[in-house]
Amino acid sequence: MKLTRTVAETREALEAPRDAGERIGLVPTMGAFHEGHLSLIRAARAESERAVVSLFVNPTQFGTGEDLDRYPRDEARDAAVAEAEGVDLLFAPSAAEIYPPGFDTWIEVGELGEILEGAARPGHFRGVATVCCKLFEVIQPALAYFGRKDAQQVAVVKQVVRDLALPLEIRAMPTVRDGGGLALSSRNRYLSAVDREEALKLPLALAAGVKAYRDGRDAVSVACELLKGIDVDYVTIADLDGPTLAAAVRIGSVRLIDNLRLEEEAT
Ligand code: PAJ
Repeated sequence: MKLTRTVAETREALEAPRDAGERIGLVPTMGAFHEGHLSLIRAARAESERAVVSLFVNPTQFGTGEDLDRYPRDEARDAAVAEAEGVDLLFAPSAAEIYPPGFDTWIEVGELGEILEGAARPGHFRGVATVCCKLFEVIQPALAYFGRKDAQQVAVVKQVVRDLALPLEIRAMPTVRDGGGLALSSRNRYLSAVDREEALKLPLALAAGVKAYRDGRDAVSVACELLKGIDVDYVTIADLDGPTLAAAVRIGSVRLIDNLRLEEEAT
């Protein structure tokens, strides 16, 4: 596996495969790999000739007071995992490489970037959209893989690709969960044993909501009922790349998001 740090090195490393007509599959990440990330990497490996992973804790998508400083970082472990998964190239730039001095060009996402996570985290999707555009431009993938765990992010990225006519396809992959049903997230490590028990109510409430919806009942009120006693940020139905029951809750110091699509089997 090749490890690159700069835009120039990355472009150079990918020139020959691209010229040879190989399709590049990109998995953008912020590291701290878990099985959710690995499912995206495996999909990229299966579908594209070259699997590229980016590892960059993107400062512009964190608000002031959010967890940028304590975001888990372990590049050596992530690089070993990526290599074992057969990743061809890991792009792990510094913040100055992505945002050189004087950087001031932004991708602003409209209404979709302002609701739900965008309302709770102002500027979040501007940061996500900007870094994704830059990664797409540097790596020029034919396919880029995102997790439905972050359903609004998938919808935002698809909107950007559509609006700017970017020449790649976005693949949205199912949410990977642990044995209890909790969606894997690098932030789960901050949950105590007691917090984890509380957190398990989130997937249960969403599953009950989806079932209620399919029985012709109100998904949101059923889910809210099961989340009583928990600090709920939102529970709502939104069009996030398809009708979706989405929720955000706060347990201890951890903010958790999860969602289920209303019109498919629950994943
Ligand atoms: P990160 O949180 O590292 O997630 C990288 C990718 O893994 C995202 O597409 C996310 O949706 C996916 N993912 C996370 N948990 C998952 C799970 N349990 N099942 C399936 N997929 C999962 O999302 C980001 O980084 C950043 O916003 C990024 C897109 C890299 C831009 O900075």
